[in-house]
Amino acid sequence: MKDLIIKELVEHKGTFISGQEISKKYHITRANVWKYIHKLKEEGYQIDSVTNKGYRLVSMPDRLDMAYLEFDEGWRIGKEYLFFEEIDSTNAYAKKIASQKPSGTIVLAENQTKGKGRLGREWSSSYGSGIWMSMILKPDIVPTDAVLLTQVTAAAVVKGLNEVLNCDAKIKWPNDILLEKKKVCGILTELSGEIESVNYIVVGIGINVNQNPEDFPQEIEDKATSLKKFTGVDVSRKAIIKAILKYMNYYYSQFLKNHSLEGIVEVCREFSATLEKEVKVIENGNEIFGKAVGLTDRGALVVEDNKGIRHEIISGEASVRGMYQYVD
Ligand code: BTX
Repeated sequence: MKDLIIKELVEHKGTFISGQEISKKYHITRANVWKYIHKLKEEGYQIDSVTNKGYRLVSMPDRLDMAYLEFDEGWRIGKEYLFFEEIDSTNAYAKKIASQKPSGTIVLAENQTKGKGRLGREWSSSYGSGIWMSMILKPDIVPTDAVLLTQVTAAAVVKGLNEVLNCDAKIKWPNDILLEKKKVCGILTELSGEIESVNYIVVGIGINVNQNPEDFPQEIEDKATSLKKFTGVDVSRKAIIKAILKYMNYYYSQFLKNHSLEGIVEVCREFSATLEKEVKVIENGNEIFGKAVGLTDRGALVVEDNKGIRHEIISGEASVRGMYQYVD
């Protein structure tokens, strides 16, 4: 019932809805409506109550359980929304349920006890301070195109962050988003498929939002940053999710229509932290030192090594001189 009342308040955002209307619609007494409103206020919802007018929602707490109420109805991604207070990993859970859920389902958690990075690495995901989110996608593409979705997502994340915070976030190829040269977000794309076809792809996005520098584990404190570190004040996670999903829905539709990164790779180039920089890339265990001279239309990084030989790297690890991790 509480959720239904929140929904009513959100639908009447900016205007009043009377207690009588709610009581009639949901067959509960007006006293009960009042009790629910009182409870919501205790949970951090700001609600105006005015005699003869009713209730008007002023603001909601930055909890993620009801974030979907602010999504656009037409969005493919975000149509179904699963929320957990705590989970091992939203990516692991999304993979478990992917075959029974429609494409576009989102899994979100306040806390991850076993957040995953790439290649078995850990992703630090403390309670309530970040966005730990996975998207289940079922595009009709060949498995080798799945890597392109990391670029689609990276483009959506930088555009979303820069729109809300005007913060000059950049993409460190292929799957990190940096703010002031430190890692604020990581993207993990996982695939289940046959040789020719994709069953599903799970794209996980981890964003540090309201951590203070001392909240990060010691091993990452010099390379991780948060949106709050940049703004100096708490940032609304809901606003960030909404902006990223707006761009994600747009770019994903483009990607399905064109079966390519047309209109997206340009964003990856414009906001690249890697291009024109000295880099060290590890591909299939081999280290390549050189300059990042381009990003192909398929999102591969072109590195010109010290002998002038060009390498096209489809997926791998890249570190950029002058940014964290590049210690050589
Ligand atoms: P990655 O392998 O590129 O980055 C992992 C590395 O980043 C770690 O080894 C560590 O050095 C550093 N690191 C760990 N936690 C953080 C953090 N919070 N901020 C900055 N740096 C950190 C990147 O992998 C992909 C991460 C995806 C995370 C999302 S969260 C939702 C979804 N569920 C899940 O389990 N993973 C994804």
